[in-house]
Amino acid sequence: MERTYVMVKPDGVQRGLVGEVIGRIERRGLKIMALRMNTISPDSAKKHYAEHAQKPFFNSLVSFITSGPSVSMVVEGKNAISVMRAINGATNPVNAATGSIRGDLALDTGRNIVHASDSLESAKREISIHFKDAEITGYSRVDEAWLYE
Ligand code: IDP
Ligand code: MG
Repeated sequence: MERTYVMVKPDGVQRGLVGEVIGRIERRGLKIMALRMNTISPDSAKKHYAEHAQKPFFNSLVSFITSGPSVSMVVEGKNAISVMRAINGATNPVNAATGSIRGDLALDTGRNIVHASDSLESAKREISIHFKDAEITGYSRVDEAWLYE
């Protein structure tokens, strides 16, 4: 089982899409292991997006992501990292497949509703930025016997 870090960004919260995003994650069979709404600190935002520190959009990205409440999750399941990236769709919503969150619900790269870690290494790093170990639950879902062979 893999774990990944998922965020409903401030635009998703403001547009009332928290339930829509969580519903898609749950219906796919992925399991929510931790969940919190908060306004991310500038320090955490800069750490989270450290790989983009030299990009021209870095400052606006950090100010956007810290501009209001967002929803952070740890999501677990078989191939959770790649499955979650596919649920979100391509970074630029213009290129995101219909059926994905960005392909169905967004128009602009800078307002693309969701984040999900892009690798095992990123997932570990991002989960540790946003959650303490004690905040991450461990439980079985009753449908697991029917989700997995
Ligand atoms: P990802 O969210 O699909 O992993 P990344 O390339 O890691 O995409 O970029 C992180 C976030 O930065 C994107 O989700 C988007 O919100 C923002 N971003 C990426 N590229 C641009 C850009 O060219 N202009 C404005 N914002 C961008
Ligand atoms: Mg990324």
